[in-house]
Amino acid sequence: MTDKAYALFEERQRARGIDLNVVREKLKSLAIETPSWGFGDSGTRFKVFRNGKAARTPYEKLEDAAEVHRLTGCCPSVAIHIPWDKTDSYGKLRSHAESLGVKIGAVNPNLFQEEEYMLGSVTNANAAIRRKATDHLLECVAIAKETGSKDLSLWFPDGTNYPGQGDIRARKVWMLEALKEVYAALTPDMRVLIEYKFFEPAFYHTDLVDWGMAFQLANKLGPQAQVLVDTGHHAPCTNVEHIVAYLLDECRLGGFHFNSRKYADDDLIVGAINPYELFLIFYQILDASADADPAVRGTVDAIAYMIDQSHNIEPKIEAAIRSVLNVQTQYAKALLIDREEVRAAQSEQDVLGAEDAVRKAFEFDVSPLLESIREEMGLPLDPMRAYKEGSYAERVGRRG
Ligand code: LRH
Ligand code: MN
Ligand code: MN
Repeated sequence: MTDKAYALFEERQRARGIDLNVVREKLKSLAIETPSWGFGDSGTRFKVFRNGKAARTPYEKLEDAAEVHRLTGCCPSVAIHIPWDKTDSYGKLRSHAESLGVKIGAVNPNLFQEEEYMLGSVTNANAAIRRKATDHLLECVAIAKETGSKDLSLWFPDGTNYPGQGDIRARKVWMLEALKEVYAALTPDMRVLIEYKFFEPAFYHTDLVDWGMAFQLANKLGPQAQVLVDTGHHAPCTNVEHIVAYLLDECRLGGFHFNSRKYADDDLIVGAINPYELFLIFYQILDASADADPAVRGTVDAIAYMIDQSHNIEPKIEAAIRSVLNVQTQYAKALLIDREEVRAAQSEQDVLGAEDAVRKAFEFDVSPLLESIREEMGLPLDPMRAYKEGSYAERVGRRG
């Protein structure tokens, strides 16, 4: 049944001139990082629902993430959040991850939970609080060195709620000061990925409100600083793929926090609301992967694809699997875009021809392709079903 479906798929793509060997190799090497915090209980500011089944310790979170990797074959690393994942030995945490067949990925400092950060962390008007916040960032660099992580993901909750509340220019200077210290502590193979967000928790002004400010900061810091695009951190109607293309061309796109947004920073399952946006993001990335400039191609190769979702009502592991499969699906579809066809239409200024060349790839059913690859990799053809029927789900069911 699968063979027949794949044979038909193959025939069709071959007729379009798509090299399925390239497509298959690219799909097999796609790596998506899951977030430790996506496996623990989380919620909104209204309520954290506890179903008693979510991972309770950083160690259990790694175990759940490893199960997602075992079933999907494409989640070899797990991002951690400090102090949510604070432990007495990061070396032990690293060994635990490695014994499960995964690695610790990006280290995310947390500057939003201490009382003192109410009026800002690295941009607080109080120098002692700025010092504490910067020290936490430096602590995270040290943790990254211990866990073998190469990326520090930086998101700042800093901002103000009312006009006049803060000195916006002074805060801009303080932010740069703190980040310069962090940058100086990196080893040459490490990066800082700077995340922006258009509002929340601050509602009047946010110190790093958009990609332009994150980009400018990265430029000031140096080549090991890049921008992190969290898909949920944009105003409705923002053309996220345009931002992606721009940052790629500037060699400043470091990675993603994938999630879905309907209204603001909803942190829903990836691809649940607007899968076409995800597809178009991958289209820009794949287009840049064929750029004449090797620096742009190198930037594409180093993109960290990370998920940042915190499920409120969904079972955690299934939700992570769903997100991973959705990313894989949209990536597979984008790989079917005939970029030569797009180029030809562009050079003829054929607006609808170009749009058609992109959109039609989105309309293919890629499940025979994904199943065939899973088969080749010795993975379950339907990872979600395999999870539900497997013994790990039973084990999780006994938690609590
Ligand atoms: C902020 C954010 C950031 C945090 C995560 C928990 O909204 O996207 O990446 O680290 O949520
Ligand atoms: Mn994020
Ligand atoms: Mn967010």
